[in-house]
Amino acid sequence: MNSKVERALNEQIHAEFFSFYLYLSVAAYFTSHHLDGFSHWMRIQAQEESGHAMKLFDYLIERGGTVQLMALDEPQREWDSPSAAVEAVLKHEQFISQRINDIVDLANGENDHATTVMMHWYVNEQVEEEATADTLFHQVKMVEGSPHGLLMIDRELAGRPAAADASAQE
Ligand code: OFO
Repeated sequence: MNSKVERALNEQIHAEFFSFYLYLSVAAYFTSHHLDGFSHWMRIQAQEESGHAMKLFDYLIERGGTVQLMALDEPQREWDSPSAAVEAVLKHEQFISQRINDIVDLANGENDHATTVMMHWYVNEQVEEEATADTLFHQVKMVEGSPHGLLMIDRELAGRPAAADASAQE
């Protein structure tokens, strides 16, 4: 497989596993602030991120590439407020979207059509991930200073169903 694309996909596996770590860290933050619905939602998102990494992992192997796992940085653990924690997630998703777009550009430039097509799944996924994080951020901002509003959102987030297995999705 094309070595530049192989490197970029390995870096993306690393970025998705860092997403997993970040969401887990945000989940732990919310647990320590007794917002268990937020924590539940972040834990499920962490599972989704692990699925995103594994989908790339499987694809690399299928194409005859070599998987190279890299060390993960320690994620941030504390935020000034619930909205700051959700904003960190939103900013991270915007960063991931940029990375995905860069991989699509690279695959196009290298005429790696299979990777371009596979990465379209991630392009679509990022539209959803950014929109969800953006809505949550604005809702949390709206109720800032109102424990009642925050608890209402918390109750809603507690209902998030388990993550679908991204690595099994076409
Ligand atoms: Fe993998 O989508 Fe979020 O980071």
